[in-house]
Amino acid sequence: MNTKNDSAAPRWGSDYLVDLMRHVGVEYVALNPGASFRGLHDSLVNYAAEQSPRMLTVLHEEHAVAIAHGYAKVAGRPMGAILHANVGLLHGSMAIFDAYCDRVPVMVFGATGPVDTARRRPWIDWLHTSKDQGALVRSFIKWDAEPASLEAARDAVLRARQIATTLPQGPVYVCFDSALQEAPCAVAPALPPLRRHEAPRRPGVPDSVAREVAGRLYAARRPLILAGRVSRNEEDWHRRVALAEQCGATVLTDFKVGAAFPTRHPLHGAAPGYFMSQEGLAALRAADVILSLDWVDLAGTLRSAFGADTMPAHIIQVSLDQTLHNGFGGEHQGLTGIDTYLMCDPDECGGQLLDAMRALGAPRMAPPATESPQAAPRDEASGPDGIPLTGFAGTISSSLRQHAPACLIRTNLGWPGGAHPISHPLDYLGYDGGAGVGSGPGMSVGAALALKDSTRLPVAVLGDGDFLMGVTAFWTAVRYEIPLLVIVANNRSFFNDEVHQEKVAIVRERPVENKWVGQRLETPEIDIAAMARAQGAQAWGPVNTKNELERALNEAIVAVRTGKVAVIDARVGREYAPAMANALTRGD
Ligand SMILES: Cc1ncc(C[n+]2csc(CCOP(=O)(O)OP(=O)(O)O)c2C)c(N)n1
Ligand SMILES: [Mg+2]
Repeated sequence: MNTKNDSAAPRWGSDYLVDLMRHVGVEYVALNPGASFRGLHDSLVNYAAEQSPRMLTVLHEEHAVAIAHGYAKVAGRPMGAILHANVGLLHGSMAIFDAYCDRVPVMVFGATGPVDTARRRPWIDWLHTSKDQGALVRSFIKWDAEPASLEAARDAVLRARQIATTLPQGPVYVCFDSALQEAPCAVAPALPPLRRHEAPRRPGVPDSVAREVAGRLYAARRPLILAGRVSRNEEDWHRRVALAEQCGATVLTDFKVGAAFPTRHPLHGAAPGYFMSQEGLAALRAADVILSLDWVDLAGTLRSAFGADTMPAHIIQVSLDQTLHNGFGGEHQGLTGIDTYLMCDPDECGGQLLDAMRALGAPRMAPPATESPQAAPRDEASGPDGIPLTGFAGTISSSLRQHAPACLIRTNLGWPGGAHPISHPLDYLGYDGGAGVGSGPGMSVGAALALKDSTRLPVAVLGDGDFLMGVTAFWTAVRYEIPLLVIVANNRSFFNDEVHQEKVAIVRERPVENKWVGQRLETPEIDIAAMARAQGAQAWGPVNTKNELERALNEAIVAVRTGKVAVIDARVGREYAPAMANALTRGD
């Protein structure tokens, strides 16, 4: 392996781009190779050598972006994904969409060209050069650029990182002309201190506004906090708990986003889900003041609780999200009336509200001496299709508690939201933002990469459909020795859509027993463990009972603790929690 001479100056344009990526703190770049960035690839291998940015080869561009997405969810800072020309960008685009909807920063680097048509090779350079390549993804990124010089590239990358990490965060795209990469670097433009190009401080509210809102919450009879998209920061977490205790607010959390509040705290009102449970809706109806901390789909949640009627509660929305809303997507969700709209960061504002409320008096709820007990999952025997989901989740949860701390990176769609207690911001990372099946494997590898040097056990519970769409992402984890435990909730079906077909059949009075056609993954059965082994992972299963699952978990966790990628194929029942099944098929 060549090693870079530290004093070496960049000789080629792409050497400079490597220096630039390192300068802005890009520790890793995930990529699938392509001639449009062969200059940059050479510089990563022979100029960056063992230094950052370190290269991770992926088997599909969607994984490159998903890995960067999962990484940023844990690390809180962006890594890079390098996508070949227009074709790689198209492959990566679903994962870019997911990161955008999830408000997670990713530095997507691309390539094209040569833009100068006189310099193109026949055929392929013409195919792989698009005018305005960024247009392919511009509807779901925060910013893009195609710089025409190294100086412009420097400014573009500095700006891209600043924009990606400014709240609300999101992906950005910088596309490098292959001619720029391959040209000699005559003069390397100076790299300015990064501290002068950081994202601005997270915005709060004026003190007078904080005092007014704090007064309303403190005086409320039944305040309620919807803890939505918040930070992974431990101090923010403790302040959020103190805020709820100060005003005695019931807190609801959301399974679509990362951990926001301890689920065993007496103020935690209902098990989280992808959709609000009946208990959660009842708590909302009882509230007189509702504080939304950037809750995903405030309108839909309030409508589920109150119908289309006027809401009796005073609604306070704390969110910066409006700055990203455009006409392309609906990730802003529905429109709702807001009584007090605080356009600021929910954690910064939460801290301000806490300080202002502390000046008003003692906490309305004394901090609990002990946590409230978690309802034990029902102990069920194995069902006809496999392990019932409550038993499946309960077995995984007790295993993770024995091997704590763990990070539940994500779960399958049928996972019962209350099955695993959450008590730290990194206990659970949430879903993918855009509900794109196939995102699970890549995002899990990225989260595990960011957890690699920590004591947390990275654990992903994935649907079989999700696993199968992205399985080759696990090769990258094996290749770069990224420990990870994956449990596949294998119901041998794209079951989500069986639920939909059942609904349609009922409405149309057609045979419900046909709902499985075109959804089941059974004839032939897919050997999930063999697919995992083919990526170099260790694999167990299929396991059909809770006892077999427990044994497999014990062995797999030992393997992960010694640096391995472990996959368990667990046969589970075809079922969804009632709140999920009902919400999915609404529309009559
Ligand atoms: C890219 C993409 N394709 C299709 C869908 C539609 N879809 C939503 S959930 C789902 C089934 C996923 O199967 P699996 O991961 O096994 O989960 P299960 O519903 O069986 O628990 C499908 C196909 C989607 N959301 N995204
Ligand atoms: Mg499935």
